[in-house]
Formats: sequence, C-alpha cells, structure tokens
Amino acid sequence: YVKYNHEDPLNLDSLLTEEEIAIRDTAREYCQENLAPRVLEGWRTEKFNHDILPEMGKLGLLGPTIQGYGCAGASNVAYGLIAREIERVDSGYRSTASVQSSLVMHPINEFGTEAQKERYIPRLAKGEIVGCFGLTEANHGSDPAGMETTAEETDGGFVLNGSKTWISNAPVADIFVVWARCKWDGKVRGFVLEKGLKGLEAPAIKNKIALRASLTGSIFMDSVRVGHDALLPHGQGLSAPFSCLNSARYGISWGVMGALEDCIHKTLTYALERKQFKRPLASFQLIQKKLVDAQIEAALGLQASLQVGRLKDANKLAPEMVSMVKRNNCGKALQHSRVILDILGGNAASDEYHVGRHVANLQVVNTYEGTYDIHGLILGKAMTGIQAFAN
Ligand code: TGC
Ligand code: FAD
Repeated sequence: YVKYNHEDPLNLDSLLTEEEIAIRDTAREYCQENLAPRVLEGWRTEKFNHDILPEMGKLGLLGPTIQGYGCAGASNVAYGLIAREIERVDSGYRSTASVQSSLVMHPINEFGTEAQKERYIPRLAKGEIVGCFGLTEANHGSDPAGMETTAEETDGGFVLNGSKTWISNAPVADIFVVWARCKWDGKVRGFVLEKGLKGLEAPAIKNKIALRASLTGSIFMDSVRVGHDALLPHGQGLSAPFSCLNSARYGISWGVMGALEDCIHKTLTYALERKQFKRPLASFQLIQKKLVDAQIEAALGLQASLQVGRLKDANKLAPEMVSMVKRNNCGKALQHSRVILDILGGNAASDEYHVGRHVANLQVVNTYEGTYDIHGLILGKAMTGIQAFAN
C-alpha cells in the first residue's frame, strides 16, 4: 500500500500530465501569493482591481485552451485546474476570469471573423481589455429563449435595443458580447459592442451579498448603432450562446471544488487548534464526520470533472455531462461548505475566517450558468425524453 494523502485522497495528481501540473502550480502560486492577500479588500469594498486580469494574462491563464492569438493552447483539464486554483481564493475572481475566457474569448474564437479574432483575442488574452457576456434579461433568466433584446439591420449595420441584467464584469467592460433576437429571421445572434457607443450604458449593481470581489451590472441598449463588423457571423440560434455556457459551466465544476477544498483546509486547521472541553475540536466524532463528508465530495467531484475534461479534450463531450458536473459539484460545494462553516462557531461570522464568504459565493455559483434545478431538468429530459421546462 501507499501512504494515504488526505489532501489528494484519490491521487488526482497521478492522472495529470507534466504540463497540466506545471500550469496548476503556476496558477496556485499566483493565486495564493497575489490574490489571497487582496481578497478581503475586494470583498469589503466591492472594487474591481484592474491589475488582476493583466497579471493573469502575463501567466497565460486567460483563454488558455485557444490555439494562437497569444493563447496557451493548453488542455481543457488545464483550464479546469486554473479555475480550481482561482476559486480556492474566491468565486468572484474565478467569475471575472471565466467570463473573459469562456464567455468572451471563446465566442469570438468560435463564431467571429478573422478580423474580430485579431482585433480582440490577443488583448483579451493579455488582460489589456475586459469582456462581458450578456444573455440574461430581467424577465428571462433560466429561459433565455424568451429574450426581448432585438437587432435590426439598417444601412451600414445594425441597431440594438433592449437590456441585460446580472452581467459579470459589465461595469468595467471594454467589450460586450451581447445576444439579441434578429428581427429579419427571428434567430438569436451574438454582437460585439465596444464601450463608449452612443446609447450603451452598463451601471453596476451595488451592495451584493455574494461575489463582492467581482463586479456585476446591467447593460442598457437604447438604439445602439454598430457596423456589420460587430456581428459574430458564424453562430446563430441559441446553440451559439449555449456552447459558450458548456465551456464556462465545465470550468465552474472545477472551480467550486477549489472553494470547497479551501473551506475544508481552513476548518480542519481550526478544528486541530481550537480546544473545547479540554480537547481539540478535531477529536470529536461529529466534527470528523462533517470534515470527512466534505472531503469525500470534493475528491469525487474532482474525479468527475477530470473525466469530463478528458472527454472534452477528445471531442467526446455531451452537454449533459457538463450539466451533471456543474449541478453536482456546485450543489455539493454549497451543502458541505455550509455544514463545515459550523466548525468555526462564532468566528464563522467574521470575514477574516473566509469560509462564510465562500458559502455566500457558492449560493450564487449554484444559481448562475443554469440553476441547480435547471440542470436537473436538462438531465431529466435526457433520461426520459420528456422536457419538463414548460408546457
Ligand atoms: P432547446 O430547445 O433545448 O435548445 C435550443 C438550441 O440550443 C441547443 N442546445 C445546446 N447547444 C449546445 N450546448 C448546450 N448545452 C445546449 N443546450 C441546448 C439545442 O440543440 C437547440 O439547437 P437547435 O440547433 O435545434 O436550435 O432550448 P430551450 O430554450 O428549451 O433551453 C432550455 C434550457 C433550460 C436548457 C436553457 O434555456 C438553459 O440552459 N437555461 C439556463 C440559462 C443559463 O444557463 N444562463 C446563463 C447565463 S450566463 C451566466 O450565468 C454567466 S455567470 C458567469 C460567471 O460569472 O462565472
Ligand atoms: P429564474 O429563472 O427566475 O429562476 C428562479 C427560480 O425558479 C430558480 O430556483 C429556478 O431553478 C426556478 N425555475 C425556473 N424555471 C423553472 C422550471 N421550468 N422548473 C422548475 N424551476 C424553475 N447572466 C449572464 O448572461 N451573464 C453573466 O455574466 C451573468 N453573471 C451573473 C452574476 C451574478 C452575480 C448573478 C447573480 C447572476 C449572473 N447571471 C449572468 C445571471 C444568471 O445566469 C441567472 O441569474 C440565472 O440563469 C437564473 O436566472 P434568474 O435569476 O432569472 O432566475
């Protein structure tokens, strides 16, 4: 037998390539040395730190799976490992990075023209510009098919009207990938809008009780005029934005396991040090059970994400696989981080102990990118052949 390592219970490392381990280590070192010390300030002030994306860009952490345009061309597993390290510090930082990579760089790379790729991807990869992704509307969250934002063709381009809400990065975005229903054929298409266009506003949604280290806002489009070159021409229909979600949801499945691992690490350390009834908390059976339940779910969730990542790399992915790991890992991370938060007793209420911040964040991560129940229904449809979203 080998010695059991409770920090990598199922020896995930043995299933990674040397390149993936090197990328993971680079991300871990950056996140622990540069993000962790800033997280409380970001959380308390709700201020976006403009240094962070350029720092990530320098290390090749943005759009890492894209080939060319200054991107690393790494595996989807490496992308997941990066998300895990960032979210080990905070879901808000992971949100900022995964929107940039999966929801902005990916659609431009997948559905854009060569000119759009050259114009935007290298700068997004360096973190010189910030992107956001506008799909959700006030009246259409789980059901984006009902979107009311429209695009109309006019002389020399298009006019966009409508609004989006709960959009990560929007208040600081230089470019906006916005999805609109096109009046000429009723199909949904993506458009890249640049900051400063007449009629385009992106106010922040302040005073959030989660994801405070990342900015969220609305997007208002009042007869925004753009040229034909704003259209992402190679994707039409809802499958285009949904394909971006496949990539982001997959990354989230890794990310939330990083957040749960951090909660386990912090509560275990606390339980070993803190004494009550003249014994360390860690010596009580109830405490051990809570920690072990959490650890098992983190280890199993990581294995599942790894398998989905390998299948994605081999072009053998079904979107339902992503729904399974997004749903399971977000739900388990939320459930178990909440249970082990109890180990901190009254200190659970202090942001300096960090676990409560993860719990608050995980409530949102369990909701965005398709709620826990919506992913359940996606899997239910695949299992029964009957869709249960609507009549
Ligand atoms: P449905 O009729 O099922 O499908 C319409 C078309 O889309 C295709 N499709 C997919 N394609 C690729 N990947 C997927 N996962 C796909 N799912 C569906 C489908 O084949 C069809 O194609 P076609 O060619 O036949 O037209 O569509 P529906 O309207 O019934 O969809 C139902 C449902 C519930 C699955 C969908 O609406 C859904 O996923 N809702 C959840 C919405 C959501 O996830 N929004 C996320 C917004 S972005 C965000 O939250 C970012 S947070 C980021 C951060 O900060 O980290
Ligand atoms: P609703 O769709 O109104 O759902 C409310 C509840 O009803 C949920 O529990 C849901 O599961 C349930 N429900 C809905 N329909 C059904 C059904 N058919 N059967 C059973 N139950 C159902 N969006 C973007 O486009 N881009 C972003 O960058 C982005 N970032 C976000 C950042 C934050 C901090 C937050 C909070 C949200 C963000 N979102 C973003 C929006 C997010 O994707 C939506 O909030 C999410 O898809 C849910 O939509 P909703 O809030 O309208 O909830």
